[in-house]
Amino acid sequence: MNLSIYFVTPDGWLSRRAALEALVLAAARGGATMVQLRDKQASDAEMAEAARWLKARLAPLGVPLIVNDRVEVMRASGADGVHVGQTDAPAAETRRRIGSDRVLGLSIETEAQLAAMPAGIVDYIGIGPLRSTASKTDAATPLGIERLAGIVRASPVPAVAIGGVGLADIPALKACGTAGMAVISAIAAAAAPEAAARALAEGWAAR
Ligand code: TZP
Ligand code: MG
Repeated sequence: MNLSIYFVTPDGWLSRRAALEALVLAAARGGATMVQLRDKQASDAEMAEAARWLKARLAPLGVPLIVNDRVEVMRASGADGVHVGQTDAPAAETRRRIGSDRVLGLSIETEAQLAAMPAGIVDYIGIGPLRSTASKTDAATPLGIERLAGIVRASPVPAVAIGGVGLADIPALKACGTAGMAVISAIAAAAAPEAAARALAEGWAAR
């Protein structure tokens, strides 16, 4: 599992399916190594339909598709895994529901949440937000790079950083052993998303 350039789709874009699909394909062509379909407003049926379409197109590129929150959507679409947060069902329960062969990601916002994480359940964690971000309205208090680095070092599983992460963060993230950067706006808000993804992928590979 290559977590280095982990593209998370912007909230609310499922109402614009064609634009969302073009954006995800641009990210993957540019070098995104993982994609998470995330939309808090969409229905399960809308999510599943988009996830099926994306899964079919990402699989040939070798890019796994992860579904945010919704185990049923993951199942219905054949997606590779699910990513849950601290207010979703407990990770161990989600693991039981998805089986051992799917990927399970968990959001971690504090040192205490990492300490409370059950062993041997989760495949990777997303730590954040690194800094404040307009992309998630209910994001926790920003960690800053020092705290985030401490959580990365303490984690028994690979970690990606999320929340206002961009090209300039690559040296610091790599220095503390982060497995990758999870981004929405660094790709989705760029004038040229494919080029933005490529710049991140090249930046990650170069340092
Ligand atoms: N979880 C914590 S911050 C965040 C999520 C989904 C949003 C990240 O978006 P951006 O635009 O990369 O800051
Ligand atoms: Mg969630």
